[in-house]
This record gives sequence, structure tokens and C-alpha cells, in this order.
Amino acid sequence: MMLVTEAIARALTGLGADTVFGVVGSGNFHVTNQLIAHGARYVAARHECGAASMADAWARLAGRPGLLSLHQGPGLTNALTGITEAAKSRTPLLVLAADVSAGAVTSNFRIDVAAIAAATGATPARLQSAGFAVDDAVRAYRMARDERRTVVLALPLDVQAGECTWPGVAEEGPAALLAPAAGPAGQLATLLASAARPVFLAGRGARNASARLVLERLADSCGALLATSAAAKGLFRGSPWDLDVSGGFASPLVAELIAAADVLVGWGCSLNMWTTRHGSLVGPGTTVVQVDCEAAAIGRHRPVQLGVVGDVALTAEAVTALLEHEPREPPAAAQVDPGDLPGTGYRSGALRDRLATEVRWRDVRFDDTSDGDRIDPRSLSIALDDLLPAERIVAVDSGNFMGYPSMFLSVPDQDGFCFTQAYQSIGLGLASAIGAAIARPDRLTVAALGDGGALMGISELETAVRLELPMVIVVYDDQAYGAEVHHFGPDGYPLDTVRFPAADLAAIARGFGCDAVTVRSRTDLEPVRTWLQARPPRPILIDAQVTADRGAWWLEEAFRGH
Ligand SMILES: Cc1ncc(C[n+]2csc(CCOP(=O)(O)OP(=O)(O)O)c2C)c(N)n1
Repeated sequence: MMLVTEAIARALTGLGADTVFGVVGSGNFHVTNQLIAHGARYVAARHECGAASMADAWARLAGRPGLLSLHQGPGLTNALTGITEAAKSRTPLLVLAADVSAGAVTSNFRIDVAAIAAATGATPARLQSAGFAVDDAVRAYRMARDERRTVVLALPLDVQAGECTWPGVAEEGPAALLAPAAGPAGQLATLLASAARPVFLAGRGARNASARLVLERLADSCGALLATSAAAKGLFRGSPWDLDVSGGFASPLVAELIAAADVLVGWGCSLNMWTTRHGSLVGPGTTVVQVDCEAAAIGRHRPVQLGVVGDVALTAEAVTALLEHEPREPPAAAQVDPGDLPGTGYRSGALRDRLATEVRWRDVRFDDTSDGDRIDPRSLSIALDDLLPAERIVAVDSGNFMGYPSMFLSVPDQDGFCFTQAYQSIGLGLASAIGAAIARPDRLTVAALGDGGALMGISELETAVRLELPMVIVVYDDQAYGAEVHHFGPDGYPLDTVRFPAADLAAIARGFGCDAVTVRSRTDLEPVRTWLQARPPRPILIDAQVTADRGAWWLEEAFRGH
């Protein structure tokens, strides 16, 4: 016989779970220690919401389920915002949520765990009894992994304290991927074969290197341009046909090209209001196609003319094979531009040259509002883009500032961007960045925060210092909830509730043990250059005093969705 906590830890680590984030109380003390005893790394956060965001970001970058260990009652409720973000993002995450014993009806810690989990969009699960605890835990882990779900597994204290015999965990091959049906795949091939201006829009469901390869090959064979949703930013980096992000963050040329597409194919992409800029990036005559492994996702955010249910890579491979048997009509001689590449849809030599100089926001002219006392957030971001090593991960919090790092800091690939914005919560960015830094110590992690979000999640600075993470934390500090200021200010509303006196974030960060610098102009960034050369084992916080004369235009987009 063995303790249930030991059996669960053995089963989960045996399935590959090796990193667990959490805050330990009496209810999850033993199970966490058992996970450690079975070889898992435990990362103690300072707030359960921070632990949840760390586990979420870690899982996104590690590509396998994160574990989150929570005390019963307030341990779970404190974590709810981070869990909701993970659930909405379809992050594979297993939450080990201690719960009161079945008979403890008057316990202060009693809450309806299953109802709370379901209310966030997570999937509830429970250890039903000591005898079946391993089965329940294994099923929950596999559901998180194979169905990309955030699963909240309630661990009642009486079941945890029970004993069981080790039942063993049956080996299982990887979950089968869904191949597309021949009909819709053929229709897509036919559409692409005659498309004059095809654009691919890859989303979270295509966010991996093997999907990139097959999508690029298919795009090559039909002349498609390659864009992503914000969640998959970086996927096509290095391709001359990369348009970067579609939607509110798209640069003017990119918006123009996407809106002029005659066939727009969403690959593992929900085609939501952000990615389509409230539909304005879908031209009136554009044929919209959506490929997704879940039938329920097709057409959920907007009508599509063709839905293909299937795994992204398998579908792209199948369509490529069909296209190779269905050669494109050669363009009529009169239509051929001397710069055109042969038989290639949207692509031409002239367009390739334009993409090289007009896709990036930093190449779009703007009037610099820096005045020596405060720095324009665009100039700050461009200066950081020049200063920071290319091998980076940019993790972004929510707020008016969020477009600056998202669009002005380039990233090396799809793992270079950690965008925890499915719930649009402020305050998750720092913890997300810590989870990313733990998953990818080979890269420099850059947390980009507003001063509001930074102060909301600030307790995790202690975690970053304790873990000796050499990360860059840049705060776009406008001493306000800028999003609200710019939303309500123009209509003359009082703004006292959303403005704050200056807080010396550099001094606060030094108090936690970080390096820190206050930046009012580009030259103030020199200490960051020195820090990057030395890379000491602690974070550096850049408190950038940014100009905030007007709201960012993507913020106006955001409020249209409210
Ligand atoms: C948890 C949470 N509380 C409140 C909001 C509403 N909200 C959205 S943006 C914002 C202001 C954020 O301020 P800051 O982090 O300083 O960034 P800024 O907008 O100034 O760039 C607020 C309060 C939210 N999205 N999430």
C-alpha cells in the first residue's frame, strides 16, 4: 500500500510532469512534497494568481502541461484570474486543487470547486476515492495534454490521506491527429489553385515549428502571404512573405494586403474580432476558410464560406498533395508584371521588396513626442529592440501600452512571444514572464508592463529575484491606468480614479533586490547595455517615464469590442 499523495505524484511524474508552480498550504503540502520527491521541480510563487500565470506561460513555451499546486478554498480563488486566462487560451494545465473532505460541511474552506472551475471555462475533475485516485489523476493529466485543456482536479483531504495499491499506469501512444475529410480538403485545394491573392492566417492551433514547415510549403505552392494572430506572432519569422500579426497590431501595409486577399485561410485560428480588426480586414469579396481540429470552432466568431475539420499540419499536407495534382492556371501574358515570381498568386518581386521595408512598425514614420523629461513609448521600444539580444521572449501585460512592445520589439519565432491576453486581465504579465524565463533559460525574457499591471502583480518580483532570473522588466510608466484615461478623458469625465501620483518603481524594484534604472530619454538606457553585457543573476527593471498625450490607436479598437 502507498499514500494516495505518493501514488499521484508517481503517476504524474511518470507521465512527464516535471515542473510544478504553486503556493503551499496545509492542503497541498504533502502532494507537493511528493512531487518533489519524485523528481519534479517546485517553483514557489508569492501569490496563487502569479503561480497560475507562471504555470500557464511555462506550459505554452514547454509545449506540455504545467502543474499548479493550490491550497483549498482561498488558494484556488486567488488563482482564478490566471486559471481563467489559461482556460480561455486552451493552455494544457493541470491544477491540483486541494479541497475539504466530503464530510466537512462546515469548513471555512468549503467552496464548490467544480462549479468555480466550470465557471472559468476550465474542466472540473475530482479524485473520487483512494482506490481510483491514480486513474482519476492520470485521466485529468491526459485530458489537459491531449485536448489542450485547463483541468482543475479537486483533491479532497480525506482521499489524499488515504492509501491505495499502486495500480500502474498503462502506456499510451500519442493522441491520434485528425485528418481532414477528402471533400473539404479538395474544396480548399481548388480554391487555392485559382486564388490570385491568398493569405494564410495562422493562430494558436498552428503555433509549432512542424506546422510552420508544411504551411510554408503549401503557401509556396499557391503564392500565399503569411500572417498570424497575436498569439502565434513570430511563427513565420524569416520568410520573405511574413506579414507578422494581423488585426489591430497590423502595420498599414499589412492591413492593406490582408484586406485585399481574395482567399483568406485561418489555420488553427479563431478569426476573432482582434485578428480581423472587427471584420474590417476581411474584404467584401473575400472567401474565408477556417481549418480547425474542433468542429465547434468553425464559424464561431464570424461566418466562413468553407470549414475544414482537421489537424492543421495534416490538412496542409493533404491540400499540398492535391494542389500538386491541380496545377495553377498560368496567368495571361498581359497580366504578368516583369517583377512577378512565376505562377505565384499574391507574390511578386516588387511586393517582396515592399515587405522587406514596410511590414515592421518601426519602419513606419511617426512624430517623436519625447521631450527630455518623458520618452515616446515608440522611441523607447525601438531603442530596446536595438539593445536587446535577438534571442528573446517578449511577455506582455494588458493596458494602453501593450501594442508598443508587441509591435516594436521583434521576436525570433513563435516561442519568442508570450501573449497572455485571452482574458484581458492586467497584472499577469510579470508572472507570465517568470514562467517563460523558467521554461526557456536559453533566451532573455523581457516582461513589458504598464505601471498599473506592474504594481498589481509586484509580489512576484521577489520570486524573480529569489530564482536569480536574469530578465528585463520594462514598465511603460504613465502614472495612470492609461487605458481608462484615454478612453474616458476625451469625453470630459473626471479621471481622479484612474490617475496616481508618481511611484518610484526603480526604488521599489531595488528594494526587492533587482537592478533598476529610471529612463526619461534614450541615453538613460546606457546602464541597460552594461547590464546586458554582464548578465548578472537578477532582473533589471526599467522604469520608463513615457509620454502619454493620447491613447494608442489599437486601444480604440479594443474599446469598440466592449
Ligand atoms: C484585473 C483587471 N482589472 C482592471 C482592468 C481594467 N483595465 C484595463 S487596462 C487598465 C489600466 C492598466 O494600466 P497600466 O498597467 O498602467 O497600463 P496603461 O493602460 O497605463 O498603459 C485597467 C485598469 C483589467 N483589464 N483587468
